[in-house]
Amino acid sequence: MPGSTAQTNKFHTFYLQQRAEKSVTWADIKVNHQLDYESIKEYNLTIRVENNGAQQLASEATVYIVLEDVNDEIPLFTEREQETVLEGEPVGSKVTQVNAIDKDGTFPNNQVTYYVVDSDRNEGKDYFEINRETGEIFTKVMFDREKQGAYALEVEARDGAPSARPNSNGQPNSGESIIEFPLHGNLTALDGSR
Ligand SMILES: [Ca+2]
Ligand SMILES: [Ca+2]
Ligand SMILES: [Ca+2]
Repeated sequence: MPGSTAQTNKFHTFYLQQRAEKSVTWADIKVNHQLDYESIKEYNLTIRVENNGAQQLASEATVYIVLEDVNDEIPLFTEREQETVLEGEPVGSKVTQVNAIDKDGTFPNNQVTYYVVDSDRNEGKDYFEINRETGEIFTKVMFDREKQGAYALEVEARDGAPSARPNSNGQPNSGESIIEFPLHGNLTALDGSR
């Protein structure tokens, strides 16, 4: 019997399928569409049974259905302000902090770890490093604006469990982002040259 809310089957998320086995009639509870832990974590269904006899008899039971979270959400980077790096700053200076949000409902499905993408096309990988837990990004070199005016850094956020998404081959989910770092002249250096 559908209720008045999604949790009580208003949208016919669940349906009953009757199955006769010898002299017993079973009712299997089946799903009409995919369930999403991040939308609804539990349902309670009212099941009603009636007979077909001359004397109408009926009874009801409530079935609680509790979902288990699977790792189906990908960590997504939040938007950042424009970043700038000052030339001449010492190695190890913090330049920014990235943040990715994984909407999964439970740990470690929503645990996020940060990486600098280790590929040849990631031009910033030799110039910046990232704190895997906090997403803070630090310089690995002292920059000189006369050499190169800007750097692009590709970073990755990975979650903490094998993915439940199709074709994931047991790997965690991951999202990527490219951060542009234009180099700015150091103001104190400019003052000194006046
Ligand atoms: Ca989900
Ligand atoms: Ca996840
Ligand atoms: Ca999930």
